[in-house]
Amino acid sequence: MNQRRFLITGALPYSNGRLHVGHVAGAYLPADIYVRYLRAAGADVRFICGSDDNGVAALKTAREQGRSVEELTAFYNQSQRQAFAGLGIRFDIYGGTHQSDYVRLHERFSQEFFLRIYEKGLFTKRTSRQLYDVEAGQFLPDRFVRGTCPHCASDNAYGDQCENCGRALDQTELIDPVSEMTRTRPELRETRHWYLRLDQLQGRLSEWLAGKKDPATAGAHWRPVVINQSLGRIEAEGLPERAMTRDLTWGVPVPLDDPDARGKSLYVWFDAPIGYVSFTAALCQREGGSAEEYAAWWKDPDCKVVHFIGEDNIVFHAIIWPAMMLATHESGSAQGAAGEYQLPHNVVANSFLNIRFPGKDEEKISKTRGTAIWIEDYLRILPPDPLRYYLTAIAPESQRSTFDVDDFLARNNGELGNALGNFFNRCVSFAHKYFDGRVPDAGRRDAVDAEQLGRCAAAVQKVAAELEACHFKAAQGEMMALARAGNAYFDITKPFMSRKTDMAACGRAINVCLQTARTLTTLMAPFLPFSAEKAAKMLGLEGQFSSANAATSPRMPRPYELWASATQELPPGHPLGAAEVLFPRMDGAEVFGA
Ligand code: B3M
Ligand code: ZN
Repeated sequence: MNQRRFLITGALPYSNGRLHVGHVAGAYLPADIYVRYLRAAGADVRFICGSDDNGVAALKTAREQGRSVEELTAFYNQSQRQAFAGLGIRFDIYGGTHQSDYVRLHERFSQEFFLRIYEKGLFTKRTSRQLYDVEAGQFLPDRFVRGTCPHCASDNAYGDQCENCGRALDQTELIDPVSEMTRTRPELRETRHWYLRLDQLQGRLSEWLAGKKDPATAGAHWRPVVINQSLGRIEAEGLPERAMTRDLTWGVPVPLDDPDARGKSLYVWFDAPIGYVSFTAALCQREGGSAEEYAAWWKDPDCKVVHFIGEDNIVFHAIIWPAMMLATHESGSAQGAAGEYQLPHNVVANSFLNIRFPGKDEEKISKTRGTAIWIEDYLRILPPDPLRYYLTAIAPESQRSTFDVDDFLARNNGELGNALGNFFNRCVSFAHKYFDGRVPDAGRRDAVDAEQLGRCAAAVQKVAAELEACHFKAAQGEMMALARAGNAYFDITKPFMSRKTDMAACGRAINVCLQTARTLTTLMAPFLPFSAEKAAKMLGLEGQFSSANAATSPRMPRPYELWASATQELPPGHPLGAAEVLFPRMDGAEVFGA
């Protein structure tokens, strides 16, 4: 069989702030688990991310903080890069749409993309009226105007949305608009922009999306929320043309020789997804090839592109971005013919996290109210795996869920410590004490032993099936079920008793326990990579796991197929490493001042 190939992306974080647990649970952790699993299962994978530097978000924060936007985005690009690395979220490349190492390639790809659509006649130039700040001498981006909401009369509405009633707005609808830049009243002026003719693409888009409803025909498990939100949107309001340029100088310049293009940039949601492509090209260069090799990942029907995002990005990834790609196609193929941009194989979206601190009520994560757990802060005091575990255990895969600090501590101490960690510890310690630190003889296995080994094999299948379907929470649950089954087997076979009366029976039980631990080590690897490496060391397998954990490169030999060896038995006499505590207890008082 040909090696499977995947290009996995994580939504590009805006480089105007730090990352908190909600970001990680939403997109990056599930993506990393998926990537680690696919690699362990022998696939050739590239994992792409980087910062979304363009657009108004960064500009606004830079203004508020009195820094240059270049300096601000470089700072947060670095901070995010470190937070991800600390959690073991290991991208093959972490670019940035306006970072010095990437901006040239990114502009080139974005402009070429725009021109291609332009040449295909899928933009219309339209005149619209927009708020203009006379004192600042510029048109105002939506987020730079505030005024009174025409729906609920709150005076806290922005040009694109009312914070009070949540309605989407057009900036010209605001009553008594005030410029956030100069506090003056802006006036309406005419401007011209290029609108993507989504109406022309609507039919093909709906058809393509409708084809994703059934996993059997789609070849992937699309989450209902992704299909419902995007198809629902198309059915409810159709797809009106949408402006893909802005009156803004921070961004990718509009590549047209037209006086109306002056002082304008591509809309940030136009260039941001192209960042996935331009960073792939940068990665190809870095791996020693040429930027043009990006096509092997993006324009080859054999390579599957999967986007991991938060729920608020669904429309952009399941409608606008596919529409942009379709707009570049020559063929009428739904997916893209060979040599054309391939529409995503899957778009995996999670909902958001609420948070609950001890003794307090549950609330939404909010930067301004200080109700967030920042990754940087977390990593200063605690190891990454317990957070990875918890965020997967409560993953908001179908609805909002809550990060409850008490629950986090309880699950670390109970599920990770008492169930998973303790299983390794008790088996390996036992082998050191009574079997000279080696795997004892398997002896003549009976039904109970065979049943336990059967559970191991079944768990490998179940975890793989759940991961293939992007059911990360369920997959981790299956891994934990095997840990509990391991403990139950230990308790039933009672090696601590038989060691006094029947050493052969005792050895047989410990042998099966260690085989279970071996399987668990593989199953843990996508979820708990740091602990899996420690566990492998305890089992005397560290060589195999560290190579599987190392970043891959096409110039390297095909990665060791970790998954296929999950049930390969440790031979009798195999030397074990020292017993360790995989998940030390956490004390509430030390953590988050709980
Ligand atoms: N920068 C993230 C967000 O909306 C946005 C994602 C872009 S992915 C191409 O929070
Ligand atoms: Zn309102």
